[in-house]
Amino acid sequence: MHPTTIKTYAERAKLHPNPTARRLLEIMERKKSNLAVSVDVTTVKEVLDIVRSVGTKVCCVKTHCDIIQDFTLDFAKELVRLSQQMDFIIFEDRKFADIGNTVTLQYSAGLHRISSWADLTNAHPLPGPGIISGLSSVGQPLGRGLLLLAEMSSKDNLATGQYTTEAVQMARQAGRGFVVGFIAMNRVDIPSPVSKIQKVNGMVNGHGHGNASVNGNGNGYGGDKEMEDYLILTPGVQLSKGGDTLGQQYRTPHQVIFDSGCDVIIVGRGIYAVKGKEAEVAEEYRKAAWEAYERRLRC
Ligand code: 5BU
Repeated sequence: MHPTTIKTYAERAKLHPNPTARRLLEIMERKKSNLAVSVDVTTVKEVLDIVRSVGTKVCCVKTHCDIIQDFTLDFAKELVRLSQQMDFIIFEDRKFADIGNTVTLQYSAGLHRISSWADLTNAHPLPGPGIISGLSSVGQPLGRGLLLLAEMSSKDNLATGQYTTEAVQMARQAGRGFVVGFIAMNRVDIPSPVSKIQKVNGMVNGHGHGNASVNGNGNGYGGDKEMEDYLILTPGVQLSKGGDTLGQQYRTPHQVIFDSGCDVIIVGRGIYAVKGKEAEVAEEYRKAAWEAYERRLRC
């Protein structure tokens, strides 16, 4: 059993150093929801209609702001207002993938000014740690959070094996202030052998300091308070297994939360494509994912 999966979301919220991760975990507990809705529609009206109908069921609303044809910062302001009123966080699924200097600008400037309204965003680790440094220079002072794409849900994607392992290492090297977790299909943050040794002996590298850092920056495991805690958000979820015609692969809420130990399911078409019944269907997903979490805790 992974050490993180036996704790409640509330327990994890208390210890988390990042304000966005803390708020997300608190919302999850308060609303009994580990469901994120992905609102992949192309007008402001459609996005807001869906958010208004399912906002009370979800802990997180995920956007793709570059597909919204009439995007304005007023729309973003309204989304932020709804996030406060209906109690969810906003996750812009931007998947940054460039050098540090460019992503800094893509995150803070342009038409979308993502950092001004999105609590959470994500990035490919592909360009190396500079992408985290660039994004954190903008996001960390604002209390934002970043997820690294350690795995993907699409068929035959290249984010596997060593790439996934190195994504997790990159997050650990970056420290705990800004990188709050991963987009992944599994609990990819398996404790490293060094961390296990440290937990048993209370020392690293033979120096005998109980709270010493694994990576030299004070961000390794060092006693329970210092225990790392990554959020795993997982797309590719529907109520039954399957896929679409373009390589998307679906698993069920139970498979994702119970079998794989992930934290949050991300559901797009499973909710917003069921026109007129979005709230009812969202409730089904919320219930299924929450029951899977409660069962996992009882194991
Ligand atoms: P769907 O309609 O539930 O298939 O939408 C899934 C959403 O999650 C969609 O916005 C994708 O861009 C997003 N996604 C994904 O499906 N798979 C991934 O690996 C990543 C993001 Br990363």
